[in-house]
Amino acid sequence: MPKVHLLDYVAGNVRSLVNAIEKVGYEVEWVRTPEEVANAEKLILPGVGHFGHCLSQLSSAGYLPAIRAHIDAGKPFMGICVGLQALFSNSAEDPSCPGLGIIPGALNRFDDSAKAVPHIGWNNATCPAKPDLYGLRPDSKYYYVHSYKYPYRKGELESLGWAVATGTYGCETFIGALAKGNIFATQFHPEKSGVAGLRVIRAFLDGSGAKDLAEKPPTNINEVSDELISQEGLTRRVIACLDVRTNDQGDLVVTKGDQYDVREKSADRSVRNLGKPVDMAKRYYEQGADEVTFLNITSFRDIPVKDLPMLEILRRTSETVFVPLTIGGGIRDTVDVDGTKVSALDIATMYFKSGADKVSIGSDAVIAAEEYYKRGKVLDGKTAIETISKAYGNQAVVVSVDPKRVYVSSPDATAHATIKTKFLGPNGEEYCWYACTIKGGRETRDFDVVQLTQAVEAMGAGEILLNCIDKDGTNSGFDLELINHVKSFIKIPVIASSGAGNPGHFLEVFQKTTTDAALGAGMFHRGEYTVQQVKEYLAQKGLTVRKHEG
Ligand code: 1PR
Repeated sequence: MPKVHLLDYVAGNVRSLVNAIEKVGYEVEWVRTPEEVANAEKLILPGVGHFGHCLSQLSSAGYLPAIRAHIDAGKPFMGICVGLQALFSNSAEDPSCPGLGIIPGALNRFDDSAKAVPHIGWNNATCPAKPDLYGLRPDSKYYYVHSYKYPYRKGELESLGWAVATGTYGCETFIGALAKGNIFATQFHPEKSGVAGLRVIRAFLDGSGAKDLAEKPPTNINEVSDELISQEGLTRRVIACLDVRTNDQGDLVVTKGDQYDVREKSADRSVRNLGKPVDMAKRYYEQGADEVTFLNITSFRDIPVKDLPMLEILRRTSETVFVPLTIGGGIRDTVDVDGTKVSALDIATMYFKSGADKVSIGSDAVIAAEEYYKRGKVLDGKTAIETISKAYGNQAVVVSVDPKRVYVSSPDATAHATIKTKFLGPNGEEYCWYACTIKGGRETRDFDVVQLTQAVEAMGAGEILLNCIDKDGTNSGFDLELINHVKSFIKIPVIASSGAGNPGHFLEVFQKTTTDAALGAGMFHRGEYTVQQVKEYLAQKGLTVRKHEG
């Protein structure tokens, strides 16, 4: 197999990239010292997380001169995500830390006044000037996850000889990919962008992207209309969620509860078994799921350090599923069976190394958020959320919330943030608040969803997975009131979850709330609808969705 060298300098999910490279027929050789860069013919610089963190690691390990020398020698170079950002002079994310400076200019943050930041999801990488770069297609979508970007200013980079592709989020158009000579870089993650992304990786590795660019330079950018460039490209994200646990025979199965009760109603009360996790994840990927989430729902009992089956599930899934994978359950500081202390960060690292892109934290986030208020809203720097987001970036940390409605007669009856609800309580109450629970809904806290989500946003969580115990497994639609309530208090993206029973519920949640994504479980597992049917329905109704490319 032909080889490509991958720079191993920074934490993150590089397993998916390795899998994607192998999938297109190449073998990875790791570069672990700056001296080894000289052995590389084709070099890939992956990057996730914080610009300053990545660049200072590269710099202190002595990689920057070696990368420059590789590029100056005219050898093929590809940067991914922060690997693209590193080509610029600097970034507002860490102004004290210089980039490679190959392209003059500074990255800035997305404006969050009217949209969620980070920008997470599937967006365009459209080449305004033709032909298309490196296998990119105008009708394909690519997976982005970032808060900082290089703004696109028509003609600016083109005048320096760069060919570009852009995405537009809200009213901000940014650089999605760029190329010049032997350099190619993407802000999106091609290894997480399904077949469309594999095509881009192949075009870099087989040299066809650079060859085409040399033979057919881009047309004049000034002939392209501004409207065409600034078309919003972000799609509605549809996520499939697999609750995984050991059944009474000891096998790991996908299960699904009704309001979190996963046992059959029959006399034997066995754990509902809906299939095998790896097979089902692959099926949903092939149906066009934009992400797949695994929740280890008995994590409060198990010690994840020895929970090898979940790691194995991720490893096997990431070999065939090239969209983002989230793993939740048991991400917290713990003590292993032999008495060794294992931090939440260590556990998250094991999951990232096995193919996860994000970890989802449930119970531990509630406890940490309660402590945050007890300290007078002071961060302590040691929580799972803070340590993991510092090492891997905010986008890698999801907080999974398991709230329950608590009805009250009036807002004055509680200190918690209430809403006026259309769905009255058992005694005709018109108001309710949402109480956080831990341990899979087994314990309810005197702590509300607004307190929780605001605290975890301050700690560095990048996204909220907003379940709802009252709605879970009911097939009656999402709790729209809950979603709008939470969305009005935070800036980070929210994934609506619990209650989806048909494609119309997905349409409803996207039309009646400002949710950033929607998740379904039971309706997919029971085979009532496929992910593809949901997306086709949304598309028929005029919503932008990513079409799965087979
Ligand atoms: O507390 O960090 O160890 O994480 C445990 C994780 O496991 C949490 O994310 C928690 O939500 C989840 N969990 C725990 N117990 C259950 C259970 O069902 N008994 N499942 C559970 C949560 C909820 C959703 C579900 C949607 C959509 N599952 O993820 O998939 O409600 O379902 P639907 O579309 O069929 O209505 P920690």
